[in-house]
Amino acid sequence: MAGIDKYQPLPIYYQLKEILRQKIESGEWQPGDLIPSERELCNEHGISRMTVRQAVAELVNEGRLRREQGRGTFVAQPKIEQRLGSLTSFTQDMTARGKRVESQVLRQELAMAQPEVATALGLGSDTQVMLLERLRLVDGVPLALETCHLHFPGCESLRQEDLAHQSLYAVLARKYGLVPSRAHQQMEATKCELYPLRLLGLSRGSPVLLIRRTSLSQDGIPFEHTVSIYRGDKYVFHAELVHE
Ligand code: 16G
Repeated sequence: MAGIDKYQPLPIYYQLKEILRQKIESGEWQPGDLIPSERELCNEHGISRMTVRQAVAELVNEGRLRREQGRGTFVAQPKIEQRLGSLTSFTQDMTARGKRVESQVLRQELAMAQPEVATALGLGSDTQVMLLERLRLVDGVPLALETCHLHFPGCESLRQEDLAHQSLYAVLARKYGLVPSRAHQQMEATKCELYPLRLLGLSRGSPVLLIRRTSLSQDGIPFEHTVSIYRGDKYVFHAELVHE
């Protein structure tokens, strides 16, 4: 798109958004670059401040731009592209990309299985499961909030493990010989309450993805049901499809 054309049927804010998006995609603007101020964009394109604000706000929401209080708006780092179809752990995914993983453990205790968990794990509703709630940080930035429910013989001893600095899947394999061999996963866009948004450093109304995973052991027994909230501005999911 060359410039803004006021006679086009496309809304002006949308035309500006496409112009800015192209600057990012073409590499003219690099991750970390400070973009021109609202005033500069108004002058350059001969449009109102409100229109500029709308275009920039949408790109911030999509994770293309990042606002810093008092400093301006910057080009964001590209999103993490996550393949669908391979059964890996958070730590495995991130360390393969050369990133540092740590977790803030919010809950690590035995708890009654809620109905969704009991159904997923094939348990009676009065069964206790090991509940592990972790905020997952990558290079110090919170990316996901995971609430994991585990049920297998000896799962209560997970209370003693340091799961802030260790991979859960690595501990399960090493200590219990438990390796997820298959999983069902569901993903949906959702509105999120304030508590998870705050933990993830997001503002009200930010897009998030809700992911549910039920993992089965080598014997085909479900042992993990995890509900995760992933930041919509940081992730893009990728699947290879074959014709049927
Ligand atoms: C992934 C899994 C989660 C699992 C966790 C273990 C999804 C949506 N979820 O985040 O079910 O509990 O890995 O991570 O992929 P860890 O081994 O790094 O602790």
